[in-house]
Amino acid sequence: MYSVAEKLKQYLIIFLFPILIFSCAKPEPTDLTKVSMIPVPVSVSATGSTHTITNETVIYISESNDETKNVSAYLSNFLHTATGFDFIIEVVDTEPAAGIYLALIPESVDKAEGYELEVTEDIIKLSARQPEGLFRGIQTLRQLLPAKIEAQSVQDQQWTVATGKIVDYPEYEYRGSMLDVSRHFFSKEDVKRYIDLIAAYKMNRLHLHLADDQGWRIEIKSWPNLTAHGGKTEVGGGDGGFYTQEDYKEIVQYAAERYIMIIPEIDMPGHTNAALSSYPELNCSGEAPELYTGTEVGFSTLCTDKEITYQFVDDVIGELAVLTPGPYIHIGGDESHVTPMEDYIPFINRVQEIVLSHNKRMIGWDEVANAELDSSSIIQYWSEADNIIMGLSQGAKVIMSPAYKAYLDMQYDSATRLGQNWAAYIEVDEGYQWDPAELNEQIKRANIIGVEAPLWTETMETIDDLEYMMFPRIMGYAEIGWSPKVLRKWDTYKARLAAQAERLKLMQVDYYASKKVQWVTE
Ligand code: TNX
Repeated sequence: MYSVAEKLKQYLIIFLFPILIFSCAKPEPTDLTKVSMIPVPVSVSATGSTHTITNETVIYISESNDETKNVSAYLSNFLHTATGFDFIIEVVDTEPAAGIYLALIPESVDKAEGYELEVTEDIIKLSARQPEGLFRGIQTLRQLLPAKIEAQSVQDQQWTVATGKIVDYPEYEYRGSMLDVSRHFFSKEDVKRYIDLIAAYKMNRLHLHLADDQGWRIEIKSWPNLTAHGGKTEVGGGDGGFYTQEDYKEIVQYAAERYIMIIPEIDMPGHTNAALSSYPELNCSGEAPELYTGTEVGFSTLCTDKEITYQFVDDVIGELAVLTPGPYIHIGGDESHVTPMEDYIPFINRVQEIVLSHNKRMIGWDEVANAELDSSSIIQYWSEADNIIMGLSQGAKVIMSPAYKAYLDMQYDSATRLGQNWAAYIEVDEGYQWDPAELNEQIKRANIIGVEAPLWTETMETIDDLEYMMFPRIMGYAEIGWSPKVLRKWDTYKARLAAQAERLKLMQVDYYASKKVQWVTE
């Protein structure tokens, strides 16, 4: 005869043990709160189960218009590459019982770009008020899937997602990066890759630095020599290059499909050697300088008291405004060391009028706050807090790009082979651990529209060079812009970042493997 206790023991061994072993061996993550996401979402709750995307999964959309078609096609193309599945996209009137459902609904999160992602065993429901919310939510779904979803070829893998619910929206409206295509020229394809890389972390602005001493990179039909001559070289004497207006429209469109606004910058009155070399009449001397291929700054200026200069600015901004669906034109204004302040101020005032006359808002680097700013103008903090404070007193809003924290061309440490260090060395933790609203007590949260990480390219020639300086810091800047401050802690970020190693590798991102992070590699 067996005692009750012994019977129970036997029962445990026979029935429960295999269940335990089986569940321990189950590889997929089932706790949504444990999945590493960057930027960290506002709220995540788990229901402890798993959803699997299969070859049968249908992508449903709640209505059919250009934007839902674009977003669903983006998702289906993205998922297709690594899964090999051919997704059917179907429009439905009511919520389906299974599949992936992209729903534009007015009851969803009441915040621009906000979204709600609810995953059950049967359905992945992504809802938002606006299509950009759906697009941002798709970037989250990307990170919920196994890392192999980032592979460029079909993978043998169970495509599981942990169940639960995410409600998410951005802290700042402006979350971006700047790419300097003047010091070295980068092709249209490189710029598209840059757009894809920042889109993955929910950035929504790409500022293109289109003209500087070393090269003019955007075709201006009324002043053709700007590119014919001024686009011919770059730092180090390479071939340079430029975007035709058709190329540029293609970039703007590509970005728009990813809900990224392009902000064009023509730097002036300094940083203009390429223009001055292309048109002698823009120089006070009437003589054109040689093209410049070095890396000095602050030696060039448009002639601020010649009328032709304003004709030139009006023509350039006029053509650029037509190519720019967004509200902003960036006019630079930095480091005009050879423009006396008494000339600089009226110049910026007049250029601001020109920008406004083309129905755009002016953005300028912090020095423009010396001029009389329109209340619609925006100043970009890179160097002098005093300039920003001067601008705030005029009612301007600020984009935060403090060089010592947010410049992607600053070296990680003294061993970094690319970049500069005039503002700081910025290790991955230094780049992450700051708050835009706490850098200076006079620059408050309400004054700040967002954060931008600029990448100046004096020392960068290839897309791999760009990626090495961007990654992983760009992910941190994306999180500073998107995630609430209370959720931004280096210790937890570091672990989430470490978990991105395999994804970055599969995305073929040439990142800096900082020793501050214990990268999780297979
Ligand atoms: C300063 S930031 C500049 C750029 C340089 C950069 C290099 C700013 C508004 N001006 O012209 O490329 O430093 O780090």
